[in-house]
Amino acid sequence: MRSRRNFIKQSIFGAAALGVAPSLVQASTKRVVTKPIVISTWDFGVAANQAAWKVLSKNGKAIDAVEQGVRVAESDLDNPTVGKGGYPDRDGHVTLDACIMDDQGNCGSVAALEHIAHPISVARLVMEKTPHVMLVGEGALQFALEQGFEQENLLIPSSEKAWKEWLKEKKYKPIMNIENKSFQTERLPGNQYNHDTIGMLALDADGNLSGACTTSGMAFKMRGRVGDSPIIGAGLYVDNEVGGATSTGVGEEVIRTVGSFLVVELMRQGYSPEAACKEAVERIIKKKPAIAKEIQVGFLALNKKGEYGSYALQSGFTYAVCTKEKQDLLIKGKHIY
Ligand code: SD4
Repeated sequence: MRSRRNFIKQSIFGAAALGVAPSLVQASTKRVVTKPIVISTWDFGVAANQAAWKVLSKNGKAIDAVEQGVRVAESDLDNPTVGKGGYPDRDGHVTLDACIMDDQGNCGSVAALEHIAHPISVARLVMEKTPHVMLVGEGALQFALEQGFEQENLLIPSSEKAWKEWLKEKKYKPIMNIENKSFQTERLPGNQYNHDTIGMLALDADGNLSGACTTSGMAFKMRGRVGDSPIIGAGLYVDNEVGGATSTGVGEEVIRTVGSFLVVELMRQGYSPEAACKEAVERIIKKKPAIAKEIQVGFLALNKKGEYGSYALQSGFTYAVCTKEKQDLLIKGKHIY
């Protein structure tokens, strides 16, 4: 339940944005809620949102929408950063991370999962069929196989080729800012991107929120490295009273700031989704100013009213929005540098 203090704070924030006295806003603002709505990170979010929309437009649940939505990115073999076809770790193993969270505060997660093309669906079953939140590595694979998932080779020829190119120099310097033009000299062989997670947030027709996040993580990472994406509170967080948030970019910095939880808590205090994302990005800069200039981190948030926003460290971050009015909106995220 929202406290009176928070209600006043939210009204003041809204009033400031509109440039009118808070009391006037309180008296006259209509509570318009945009729903259903689904938003997700990066250009590939457009296609993923459309799959989620198929569920939402039939009055389906947000949790089903986000699972179906991100599965599209997981299946896309042209996407070297999510699911099958994702770049491997530096030893040649494709290891996937994913998590999901529903409107009841239930959540499930898998990390360093190999040989399974849809880690998000395994994460959902961890949530629904086990008393746990997170399964990793061998145990996660064992669980997936017990649940009937097919074991397959996730290293496709194009990703194997990119890895072999990388092996020639084996520079272990994770770069995660290559969508930014000034860093293009650091592009990987074949001009491929070395990161981009899909994080998705949905508000369904009943006004309930859910989120999902899935990735192959940092390309050519150390064996065993896990980023923010499968960590509840870091790569994803949903509170059905307030809103949800997800992140993309260098997971280590997101974990250090418990980024998505921070964004949701800021929204609880009355911040708009965009202002909350900006504050979380600024927290990263405050903690590690030198590192922050060199890397990419982006946050994306959706609140209970269907308002959304994002903020990133660097230019180049995009996100996709899908509502009844507009099915394939792609928005350039605001950024600090
Ligand atoms: C990670 N956050 O493993 C992920 C990677 C990513 O955009 O988002 N890339 O750190």
